[in-house]
Amino acid sequence: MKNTISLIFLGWLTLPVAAHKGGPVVVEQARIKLVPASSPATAAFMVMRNESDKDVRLIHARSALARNVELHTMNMVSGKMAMRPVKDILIAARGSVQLKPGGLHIMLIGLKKPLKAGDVHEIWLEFDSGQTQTIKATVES
Ligand SMILES: [Cu+2]
Repeated sequence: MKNTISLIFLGWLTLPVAAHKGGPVVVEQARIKLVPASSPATAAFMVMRNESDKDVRLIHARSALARNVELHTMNMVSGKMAMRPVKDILIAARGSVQLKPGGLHIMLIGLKKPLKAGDVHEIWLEFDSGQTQTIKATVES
């Protein structure tokens, strides 16, 4: 009887801890493409891994580096690569998604300062699961 009660108590205790863990999406290899100071915009790339059994969508991104941050994809339009904003980026349950050149990316528009290789900038991400996360992305050529 005493054991049962302790187990229940422990289970109850771990719940709030799990809720504050941040969330199931793990972000790796975050980087920002180095562009000349004259360039008004650049893109950020990364790998996002969903360690949960539920689909999660990236719905917003922000950064102090840029006035406006959008989620973009790239497709062929009339034989040319063109990018367009997307509402969200799906990370399937137990799956991962690669934001990479020529595909999905985070567009940083209206850069507030020139980029330098090796500099690290923060990008704030929000997921539809309620998870928010600030990641560090390195400027790379
Ligand atoms: Cu773009």
